[in-house]
Amino acid sequence: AAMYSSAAAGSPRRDFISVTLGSEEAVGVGGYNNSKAWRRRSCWRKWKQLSRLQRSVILFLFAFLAVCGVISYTSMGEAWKSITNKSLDDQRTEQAIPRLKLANPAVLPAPQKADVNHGDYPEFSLQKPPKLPHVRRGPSNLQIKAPQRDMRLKTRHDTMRAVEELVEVDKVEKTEKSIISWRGAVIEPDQSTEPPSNKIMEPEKPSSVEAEDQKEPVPINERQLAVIEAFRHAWKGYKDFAWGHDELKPLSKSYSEWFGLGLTLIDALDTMWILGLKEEFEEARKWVANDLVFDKSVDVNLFESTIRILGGLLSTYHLSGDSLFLEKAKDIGNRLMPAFKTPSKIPYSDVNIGRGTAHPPRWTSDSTVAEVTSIQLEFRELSRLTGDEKFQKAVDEVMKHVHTLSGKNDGLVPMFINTNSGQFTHLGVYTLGARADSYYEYLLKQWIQGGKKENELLEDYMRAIEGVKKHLLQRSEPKKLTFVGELAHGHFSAKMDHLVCFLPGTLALGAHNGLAADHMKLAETLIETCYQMYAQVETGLSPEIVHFNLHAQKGHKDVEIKPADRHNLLRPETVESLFYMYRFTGDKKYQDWGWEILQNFNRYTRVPTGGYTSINNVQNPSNPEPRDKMESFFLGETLKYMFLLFSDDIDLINLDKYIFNTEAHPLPIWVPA
Ligand code: DMJ
Repeated sequence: AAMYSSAAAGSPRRDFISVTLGSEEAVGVGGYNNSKAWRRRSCWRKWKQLSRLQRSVILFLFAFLAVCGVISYTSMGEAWKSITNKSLDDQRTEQAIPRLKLANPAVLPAPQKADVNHGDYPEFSLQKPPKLPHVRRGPSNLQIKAPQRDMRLKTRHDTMRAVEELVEVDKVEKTEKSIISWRGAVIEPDQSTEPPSNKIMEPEKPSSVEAEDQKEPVPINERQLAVIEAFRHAWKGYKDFAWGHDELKPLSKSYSEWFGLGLTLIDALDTMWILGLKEEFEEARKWVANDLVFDKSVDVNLFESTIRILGGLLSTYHLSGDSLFLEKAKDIGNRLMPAFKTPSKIPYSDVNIGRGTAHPPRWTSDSTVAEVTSIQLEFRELSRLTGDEKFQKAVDEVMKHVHTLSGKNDGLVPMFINTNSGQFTHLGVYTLGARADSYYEYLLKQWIQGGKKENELLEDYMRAIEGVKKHLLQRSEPKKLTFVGELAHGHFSAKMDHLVCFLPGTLALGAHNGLAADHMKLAETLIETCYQMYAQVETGLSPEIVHFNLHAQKGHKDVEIKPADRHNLLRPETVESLFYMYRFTGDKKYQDWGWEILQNFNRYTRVPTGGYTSINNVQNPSNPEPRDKMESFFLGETLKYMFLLFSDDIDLINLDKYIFNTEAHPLPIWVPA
């Protein structure tokens, strides 16, 4: 509606004004003239024609409308604010109660979103990452840490600022296309990180990621909560008595050092992220930022520091998007490289990371086969992230060399390899347990990591599984459990390390990736055996090594335990395989078995003042003889696999997108399915 004194325009009567709602009147006599100057002049004239009373009434009306406008604007603002605050408060409460809904977003957010605390502000986290057709993942330089933001959201002021920052960042995301993200990995389209020997392609199907983003988060269940509780209890012990040291000694309330590099803390970083323990994660991150120093003269084992430290840092980098972890990974990766300076290029077992020197153990010039062939996932990923080919070249050469070696038995490898000659030593002994185990695991996993193109790896893996079937499988009595024994100079031994229980999970992973269906059948029978290694024992916990009965004897179970083998180190392998089996079959019995194991860990290995301990005697429930040590893999692997086993969310570390290293640190598959 427009208010014009149209009649007055041509009227001699100054006291009269008409208010009309049309435009025709405004056109006036003499045709349409809508120039600005004309309108201004005529308005002013009309205004002057009004009586003082009329002007006062109009002015009063204007003033009244203005006041109403201001009042209604303020009250709407208040209402809006209170809605916003309420939803923020709700989210804070949600965070304060159990961290039920945070775990899933914790794994999945893209870095920029994680950076701005999307776990707390789901409405922002639902935004899709921008799509770029050909992008490469690369080191990050624009990352802020999601968990840090959490800590800052203590006051309303901070909260509101964070929201503003969210909006800002969102804007930046929309305008600056230079950085995008994919499930925790930062992608810089302009930066090539392709290692020369292996064309690394970025995932071509971001649509699957988008679909995931739109899914409802799967709430955490009771069993997962029990894992979180167990982790917190273990962490409390570590924090109170061993902070920054390698391992907790929960009974003596002290610690032990192996490398002096905060092993437990680093091994546990990605577990905290996956469990949604943001405060704990943030505290640990600070330690990594301020106190983790690799520049010191200390001998470390190449394999152990690769799988636990390098692997842990790389996976934490991928999950959190925090470049601190990549920097640290580069640092330790470079410091481990002297190990490869050997006549054969088969690496030495030990490296002094401060001095840059490496050497074999004092008593031999041999290295362990599993050790030199289970560092590849990590070094290859480091090359891909840094663009520096040297890491990948060094470890690929080891694999190529081992591929050509004689001394295998239908794909089964001996346990030792000489760093001078490059040949296998101690020929004739074959096991899937200690010193050979993860050779087999990494054949398959490297093949998957690299996009299923490296045929030699697959050949070696398939041949080895045939070798297992031919030489190492037997059935026990009375339950006829299929188990994997050992072969020593043609003699079969019915001995099986708990370590071998990684195998059902690996077989299942292979079958899931298109390998022979009978691998899955074998996985199903072997995981049953591994479960029986727990179930047939008095504490319900497996010993380190079992011997299976090949002949039925009255009163004897399948599983026999020698006094020297009856310890339990809180190892993960069975739980790890249960996790794979549940993911691929959906059979709840695997969850139930894992649940039993967790309860038995709680019954026999939990130390009331904090932490869990390995035990010396799984056969004595009244005195399992605590050994006073919590291995770092209990937090790095065992509890992580428990948590994942109990989850019904297949996107909580999706196995088509991530490959776990042998210390349970997930690394991205370069060309995901
Ligand atoms: C871990 O360090 C790794 O899983 C390794 O492959 C075998 N040993 C321990 C866990 O048992």
